[in-house]
Amino acid sequence: MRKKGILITGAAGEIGDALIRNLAQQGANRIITLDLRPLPAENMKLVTHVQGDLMDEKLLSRLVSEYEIDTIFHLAALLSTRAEFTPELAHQVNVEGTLGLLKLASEQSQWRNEPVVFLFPSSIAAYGMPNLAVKAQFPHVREWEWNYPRTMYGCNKLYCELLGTYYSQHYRQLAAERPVMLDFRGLRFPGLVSAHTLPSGGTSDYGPEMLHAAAKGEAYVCFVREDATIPFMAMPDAVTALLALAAAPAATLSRRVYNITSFSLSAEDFRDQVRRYFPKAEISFKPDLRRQGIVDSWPAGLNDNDARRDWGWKPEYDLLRSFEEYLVPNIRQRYQ
Ligand code: AKB
Repeated sequence: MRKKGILITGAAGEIGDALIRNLAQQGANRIITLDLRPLPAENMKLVTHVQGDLMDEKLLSRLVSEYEIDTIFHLAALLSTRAEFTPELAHQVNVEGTLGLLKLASEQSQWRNEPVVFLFPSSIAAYGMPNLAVKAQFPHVREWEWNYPRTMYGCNKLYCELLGTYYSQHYRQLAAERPVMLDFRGLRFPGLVSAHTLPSGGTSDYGPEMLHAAAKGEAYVCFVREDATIPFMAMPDAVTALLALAAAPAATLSRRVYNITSFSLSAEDFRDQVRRYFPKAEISFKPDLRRQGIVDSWPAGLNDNDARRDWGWKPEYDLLRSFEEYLVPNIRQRYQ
C-alpha cells in the first residue's frame, strides 16, 4: 500500500524552511520534500527528501507510485528579479513545473476519488499598477483589480492562478463523466521577511537584505527609492496562512486565490525600523531604476477582507511585533 504524505516542492527555499518545521511540530503524518538542493541538516531528519528536478516526470511518477499525496504545497519558483534575467527558464519552472504538478494532483484526485488540496503561493507581482498616481489612488487593491503584471514572474503567477482554477472547476468539462477535481487554493503574498533565511532572486528583497546587513554590521545600499512602498509580512504569518487555508473546509471558500497582508511601509520606514534596533546601521539609497519600476508597479497595500471573512485570516505579527518579537531576536542570535 502507498504511504500517505504531504508534498512540498521548493522545500529548500525561504517558505519551505519554515513550513517544514511547522508541519513537523504539528506531527504531520509524512512530509515528502522535493528540491534541486539538499535541505539543511536539521530539516533533513524531519522529512523524506527527494533531491531532484520538478520537471522530471519520471521522478514525479516514482513519487506517486510510492506515496499517496493528499496535500501539495507547491513552493518552487524563480522569483521576480532572477526571472527577468532568464524569462524563458522562469516560464519553464514557474508554469510548466506547476502544470506538471496540477496534472499529477488531478490524476491523484481521480485515484483517491478525493480532491488533492493544492496550495499555491502567488504574489503581489500578479498586480500591475500603471503608474504612481493610480498606485496612490488604490492603496488597498482587491483581488480582481489591476491584474496586469509587468514581470515574467508576475505573468507566471497570474496564469498559474487561472490554471489552478481551471483544474479545480472546469477540467475535462466536455468528458462524458465529470472527473474528481483537485482543490486549488492560492495566496497572493506580499514581500516576506524571514529571520532564518535570506531572500534570493526577488525584488522585495531590499527589506530583509537591509535588516540582515545591519545585523551583520555591514553597510547596505538600497536599490529602491526611500518612498517606495509595498506590503510585507513576517514569515511565521506566511506559514500560518498556508496551513490555515489548507485546513479550511472547502464550503467556506468563496474564491480560489486570496490576498493576505500584514503591514505596508516605505523603504525609508523600513530603514528607520532597522535603525531602532541597530542604530549604527549604514543604510543608503541608490535606486536601480529598472528594479524600482517593478516595485512601483506593485500595490502599496492589499485588501484581504475575503480571507478574513472566509477562513478567519488575521496576521499575528504587525510591524512592531514582527521586529520586536520575531525578526530582531532571531537575527541577532543568527549572527552572534
Ligand atoms: C519577489 O520579490 O519576487 C517575491 C514576491 C514579492 O513575490 N518576494
